[in-house]
Amino acid sequence: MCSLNDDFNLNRIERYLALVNEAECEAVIILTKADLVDDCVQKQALVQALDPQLNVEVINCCDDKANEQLAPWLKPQTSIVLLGSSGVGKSTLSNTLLGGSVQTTGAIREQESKGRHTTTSRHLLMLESGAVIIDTPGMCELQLADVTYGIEATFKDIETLSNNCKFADCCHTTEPACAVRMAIELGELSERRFLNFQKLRKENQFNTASLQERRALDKSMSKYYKRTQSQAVKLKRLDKMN
Ligand SMILES: Nc1nc2c(ncn2[C@@H]2O[C@H](COP(=O)(O)OP(=O)(O)OP(=O)(O)O)[C@@H](O)[C@H]2O)c(=O)[nH]1
Ligand SMILES: [Mg+2]
Ligand SMILES: [Zn+2]
Repeated sequence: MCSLNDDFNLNRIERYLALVNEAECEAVIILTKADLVDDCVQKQALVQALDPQLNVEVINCCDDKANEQLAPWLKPQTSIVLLGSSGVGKSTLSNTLLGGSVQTTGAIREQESKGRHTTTSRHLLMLESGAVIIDTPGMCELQLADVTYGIEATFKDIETLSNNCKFADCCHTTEPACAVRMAIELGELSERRFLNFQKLRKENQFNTASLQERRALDKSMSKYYKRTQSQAVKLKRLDKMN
């Protein structure tokens, strides 16, 4: 979920998409606070341009019409997780879908259009339709790790373009005959999207490496503990024998 006011951010939507695609869940981008802005159509088009196959809905979380708009996804035995920054309207939408005031909501800080982290734990809520929704606390920062597939899936257009670069290991910076830079020059690919792709890929590489290092460290630590424990047992046995 992303609000259409000053907090609207395509880079952030791509970041969440990488995570959702990695988990192989169906993504629905819900653009909220349609009642507060005049440029819903333009912003919806910007999001749809990220991927023509993407589900994009523009709603007012306080309006019952959201029930109808989101009905195609509120099927029985479906789990829906509401994700997004603080203040986008996750709890307000939960209440509208539930038809009552169950989740506490909080006013946003007007100047920055940001929320105040009203929800502090996850809540699993049953809808009449038989679907389950999970209201989550708004995230300050969503760092990516272990989402290589999710990034590829989110940026398939760039992956496809790079197949046409002259060099197989093209970094799309200064190499000649780079299909990605060519697409940017022709206006077929936005510079913003390309820069965000590079940023997320680097962040993922960095965080994934450190995660692997941590796992390796965990492994060697547990081996060390096991060794020390069995040595202690042996020492005890020797003590008893003496
Ligand atoms: N006008 C309007 N206000 C909305 C809409 N969605 C949410 N709000 C208001 O925005 C504020 C924040 O909404 P919440 O539902 O608490 O936001 P949240 O995403 O749950 O925030 P956290 O729990 O902090 O993560 C509340 O004052 C809501 O009434 C909307 O579509 N239109
Ligand atoms: Mg909330
Ligand atoms: Zn290239």
